[in-house]
Amino acid sequence: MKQYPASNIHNVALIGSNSSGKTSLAEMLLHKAGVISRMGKTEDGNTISDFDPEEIKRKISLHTSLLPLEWKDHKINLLDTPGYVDFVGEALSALCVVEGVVAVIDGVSGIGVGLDTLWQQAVKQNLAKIVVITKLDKNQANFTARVEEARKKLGKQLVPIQIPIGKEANFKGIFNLLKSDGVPEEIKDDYEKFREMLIEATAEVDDTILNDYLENKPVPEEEIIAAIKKGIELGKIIPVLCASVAKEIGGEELLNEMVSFLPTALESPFSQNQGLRALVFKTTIEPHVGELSFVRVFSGEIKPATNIYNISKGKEERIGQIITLLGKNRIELPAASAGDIVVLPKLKNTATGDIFCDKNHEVNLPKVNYPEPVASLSVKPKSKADQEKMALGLGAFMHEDPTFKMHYDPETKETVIYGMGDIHLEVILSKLKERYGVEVETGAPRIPYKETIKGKAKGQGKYKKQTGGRGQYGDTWLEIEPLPRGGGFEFVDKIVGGAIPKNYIPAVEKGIREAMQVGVIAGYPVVDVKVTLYDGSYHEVDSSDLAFKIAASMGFKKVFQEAHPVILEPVVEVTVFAPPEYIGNITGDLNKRRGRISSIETDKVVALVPLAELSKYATDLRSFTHGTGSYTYKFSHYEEAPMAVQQKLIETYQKLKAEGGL
Ligand SMILES: Nc1nc2c(ncn2[C@@H]2O[C@H](COP(=O)(O)OP(=O)(O)OP(=O)(O)O)[C@@H](O)[C@H]2O)c(=O)[nH]1
Ligand SMILES: [Mg+2]
Repeated sequence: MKQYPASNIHNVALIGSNSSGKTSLAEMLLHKAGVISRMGKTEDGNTISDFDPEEIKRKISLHTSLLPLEWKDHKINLLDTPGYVDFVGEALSALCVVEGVVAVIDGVSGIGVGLDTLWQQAVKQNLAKIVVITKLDKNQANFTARVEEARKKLGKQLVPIQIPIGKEANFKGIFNLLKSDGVPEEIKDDYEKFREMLIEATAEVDDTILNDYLENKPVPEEEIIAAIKKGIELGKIIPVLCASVAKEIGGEELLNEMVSFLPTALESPFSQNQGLRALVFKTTIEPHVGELSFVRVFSGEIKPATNIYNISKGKEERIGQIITLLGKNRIELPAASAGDIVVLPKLKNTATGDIFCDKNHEVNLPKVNYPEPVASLSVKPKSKADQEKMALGLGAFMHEDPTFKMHYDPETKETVIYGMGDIHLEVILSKLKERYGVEVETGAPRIPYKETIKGKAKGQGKYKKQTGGRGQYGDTWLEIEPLPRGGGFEFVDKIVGGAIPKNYIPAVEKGIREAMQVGVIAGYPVVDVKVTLYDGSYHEVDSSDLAFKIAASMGFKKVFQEAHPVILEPVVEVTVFAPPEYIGNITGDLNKRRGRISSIETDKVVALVPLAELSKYATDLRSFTHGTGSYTYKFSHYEEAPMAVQQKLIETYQKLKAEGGL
């Protein structure tokens, strides 16, 4: 593939809800541009974009694919993003490296779930937008209804510049609204309605058109084109196009419109620099293939066999080959020029989000704010021997995917994985099996409860074994009392007159700390207690650190149980976002989850909710808000769990203990 100047490169993300037709549209564009001779289908698992085995299996896109094509001496780097909300991170990364988006709307089911977030992000980043209404060959497809819905939800700037000729199975072509003659009889009404809408919109950005329009004069096509271009730049016009992949209609027109209406890479606000500025927006690691870094060059150039500076890591990086990908197929490039998107294999010190630039440059490239992961699962390998391989695999996924996190909790001795939703985690575990051969058992993550006391108690802990040989002797008197929440642990030594020699005191404290770690009533760590050692006795020969440690541990467990022990549960602050019509349902549901509402706005609810009540919340929220709801949460505090919860935890633990399971 030849090298193009930034003035002839367009970087474009295809965005849209799940199953709206993005991957199919991309396939048609590749076909029209002569990149492929035959079109694949998502359901046949043979599209260029969805090449990953998991994508083929599930028949949905899971990753953003790079699909470069050449059209009329321009290069278009298409980024086909997944529409499923669990994989929104992939789409958000793509938005950072493009100048324009093509939003794809299903001609039958409409905008759907998922486009919303991405559309808002595109607006925030001032990206140029084109909308395509596709699947117009299908039963129930309705161009006019979809345009009305989209204008209502996405903005009045949306204006068709094409209309369909024929409906559903009889959809047979597209009429260009810029033309003023040769209008087929069957679409006369639509033509007049939408042509007027278009002229009105262009008149708003161009006074000559306004005057012509007011004076009822014909408006020349070139003037409309110029006005549309200006309108897109100002965010005042968003052209709407028609397509059907099944009938192969609309592909050439879309390629033409992308080239004439979407900005080139030269017009990117980040292109006006001297020297190198490039952003790593995606990383993939595959066994046998190695690491691939997807890089957008905003300015400057990268050449093979040179060094570039990774300012995020403060390290030089050696460049080997420079390639581009067509789905999974590699194409070698002579260099990575300004404006282009390329792939750099096998970098040593580079991760997603890193920036390459000259050492003394200031770094100000777009940055993605990935949403915090909300779904979680505890995992353990089916075979113990796989523990290390599991950690390796999950670590690699974490490197590839900024919305996936893994954490080993030493308190519960569990590996917990976090993601954007249940499907996200399911895909991760399926890849772990495919790529690393590790199968895991999953469970809800164990909630990090704590134990504490509400009362005071005192008593003796004595350990004595004095039969034959050297014996063991330790004797402690302890008093226990509660500390305020967050107080942790306090140990006070009040021994006077050498009832216990000084050198055994640390062993006493250690014995208590160890007992606190494993818990007393339900196996959870003990917090917020003060223990005073106020008396004891020792034996000249038989006393030892070990004996005092055991004695103190026994004493602690005894007095703890007498001091009104309780279980604390973690409470988190949850912020839920959703359209106003769902806010009532959300507060009702949070109440059922023992939540306390702190604030309600038209599209946002903040509440304090016990963490234990939030398992499966991602899925539940999505289902009762029809996918429009999202939430984040952060730790708030610990508080006493309800009696029923406490009793259940205690019973489970005591039963396990009695069965010798602990
Ligand atoms: N009849 C008809 N079916 C289409 C058309 N475009 C796409 N489809 C079908 O719609 C389904 C979804 O299409 P995709 O292209 O995979 O949708 P997508 O937007 O890439 O989906 P995700 O990547 O999962 O978000 C597939 O079964 C396609 O064959 C079309 O123009 N006409
Ligand atoms: Mg897709």
